[in-house]
Amino acid sequence: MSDKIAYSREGDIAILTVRNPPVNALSHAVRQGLSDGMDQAEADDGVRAVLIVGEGRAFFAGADITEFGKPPLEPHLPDLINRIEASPLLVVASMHGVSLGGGLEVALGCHYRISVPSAKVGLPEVHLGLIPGAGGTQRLPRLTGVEAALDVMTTGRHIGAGKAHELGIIDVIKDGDPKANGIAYARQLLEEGVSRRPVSEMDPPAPIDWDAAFDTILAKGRGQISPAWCVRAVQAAVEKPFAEGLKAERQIFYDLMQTDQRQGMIHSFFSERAVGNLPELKDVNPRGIQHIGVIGGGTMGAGIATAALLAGLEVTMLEMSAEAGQAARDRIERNLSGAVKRGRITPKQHDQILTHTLVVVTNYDKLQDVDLVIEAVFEDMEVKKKVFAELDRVCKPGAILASNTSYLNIDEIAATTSRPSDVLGLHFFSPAHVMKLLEVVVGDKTAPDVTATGFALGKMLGKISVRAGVCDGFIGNRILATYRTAADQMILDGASPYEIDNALEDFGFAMGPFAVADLAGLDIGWAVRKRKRAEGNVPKRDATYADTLCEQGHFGQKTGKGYYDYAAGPKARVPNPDVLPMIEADRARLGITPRAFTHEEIVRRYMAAMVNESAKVVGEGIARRPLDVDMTLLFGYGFPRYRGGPLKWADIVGLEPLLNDIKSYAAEDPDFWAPAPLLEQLVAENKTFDDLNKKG
Ligand code: 3H9
Repeated sequence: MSDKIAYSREGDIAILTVRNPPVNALSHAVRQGLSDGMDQAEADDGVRAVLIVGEGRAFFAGADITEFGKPPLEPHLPDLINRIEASPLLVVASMHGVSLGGGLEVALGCHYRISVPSAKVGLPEVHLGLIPGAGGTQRLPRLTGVEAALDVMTTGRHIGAGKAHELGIIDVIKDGDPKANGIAYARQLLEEGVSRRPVSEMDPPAPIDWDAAFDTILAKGRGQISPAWCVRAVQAAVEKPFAEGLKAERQIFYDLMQTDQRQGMIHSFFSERAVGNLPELKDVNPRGIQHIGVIGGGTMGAGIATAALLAGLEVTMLEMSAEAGQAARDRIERNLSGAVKRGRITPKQHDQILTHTLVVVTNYDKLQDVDLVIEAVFEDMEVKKKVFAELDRVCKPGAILASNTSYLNIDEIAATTSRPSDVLGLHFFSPAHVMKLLEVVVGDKTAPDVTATGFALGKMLGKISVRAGVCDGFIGNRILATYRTAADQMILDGASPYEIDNALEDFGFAMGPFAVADLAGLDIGWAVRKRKRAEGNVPKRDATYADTLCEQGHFGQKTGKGYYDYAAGPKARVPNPDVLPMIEADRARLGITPRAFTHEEIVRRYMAAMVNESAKVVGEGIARRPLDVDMTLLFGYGFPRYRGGPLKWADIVGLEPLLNDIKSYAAEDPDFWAPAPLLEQLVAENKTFDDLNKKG
């Protein structure tokens, strides 16, 4: 038998113990071992029941995702589960940790299920672009009814043992050792003389309006298709005999396995985990962090402070006056109240944090004890330099000095201190206590343990941290500036902001670029444009409509108007009727005859600009690997997860046609559309961006 399964006996009970760390994924060896174990138990004299139990962290985390895309090896999971369920012996699952996907499906194939109270179950296949493919869509609704089963499958969320018990998924919850509990439960069942209880033999549940459910779930998925297909599989469970239902599930599972969405989702799954693994930091110990300082209590600073407080860190917030300090405290208080409402902290913890863990000061000298300080003041190099001079004066030796700048040169800031090796960028995204992305910006002189501490802090705060090098805008904002420029050019040439937003929202972005600009505040881009103009950096076709909007006091959602009018609330946007005339005035002034753009052309140009700049960012070493860009866009810029990120998307659509597009656009504007050397090289060598990820 495979060494992944240990076979043992406890009287008339055979025990199959799964040993496949870290999370007992159902790899080929595990499936084979379980199959052999069932054979052995059935052939073993005197055995009347089988217990399946996991060792280590989990019962099973599901099918082995690393095997997807490779030729499947027998025994296939659905057949194995049918084989377990059909056993003449009584089969019991004892669950702990997680039982996810195929893991829960194995449990559903057992005749009885017991778990510890901390266990969690779920069918998260939709997060991989799939549906449950080993009987989950057929067995779960027989236990829970259609509605609950669809909720579990289409959200992919993990449910606690208590809820799973309520839903009829788990029969018994008992604290203690899963193996001992399982043996005791199997013995009790044998003594009670209960019979086998295959879920497949239970009656199917009542039907629902399948088409309506399919349409509603499809609309919610913003282009992602797998959740809606769960509905069709469950429909088969209700309408067809069990074996036919299983076949229908299998077909949908296989069809989804062939999709780009499955590729994108699985790329996202592994990249999310790989992004924080930097070979150069493998043996580097981060510095200890317990107490952080935050300079500036505006939206960003208050968000950073909130994230740190929620992670259990002490925070000293510095503001310039008692009034500004109070306003910062009020912002943090509001953020923390939101965390209470969402059940993240208790009201008692909320009060405790505000009275003991947060200190608001107006004097730099009070920062002498902090382990790390993050500056989140106005985006102006001179202001930042003054702040860093003060920090250099007061902070203890070894304290890390971080800037939350989103554009400015970290090396220049570091050079104004006596300790440039202790300086780095920690670029949070607003609201910082909600957004998952953190760019860890590594300067020329940043010490490795300072970088490692940036990543350690990101982990503490529950962020996805991406290493970025120094350049204007780092990874994310630099790429954003380029695809925004492509969008702005299309506007001058004839597209409207609303056509562009709609096209990109149809592509899967949470929001189009103009809706995003309204949310972030149009004053941010205005300040950047003014800075660039002052540096003599004037675009060839100098549009002014965005500046005109700002001059009239329209900064987007926060002032109620921007590209859209938000009079009916932030979610009920309607185009601001003043915007198109401003754009038309620009076109007239610049002598441009507008032309029509299809949604397809909008997406092609926008994505070509995004991929080209992303390739430059990787080629220049600003991002270490293509996956670092992909995760930046996914977690900071609303890129659809099911497309895997811009460079995974590029691999899927093909690099050569993309390069051809870029070259054809370069005929209009050779500077802006200059092809990235890395993209040209990959096309010439017939390689993909993903090939570069594999190099580590
Ligand atoms: C399925 O079951 C299909 C069936 O319906 C039908 C089949 C026919 N496979 O996340 P972590 C690795 S689809 C392979 O850092 P945590 C992971 O990459 C599957 N590897 O830990 C990482 O490796 P490394 C449905 C897996 O404690 C290491 O384990 N199941 C798998 O934060 C630790 O993971 C899912 O979608 C896997 N299934 O979270 C569950 N799972 O150390 C996906 C994990 O080299 N997994 N690894 O970076 C999870 O949600 C989380 O990993 C889990 C642990 C909650 C289990």
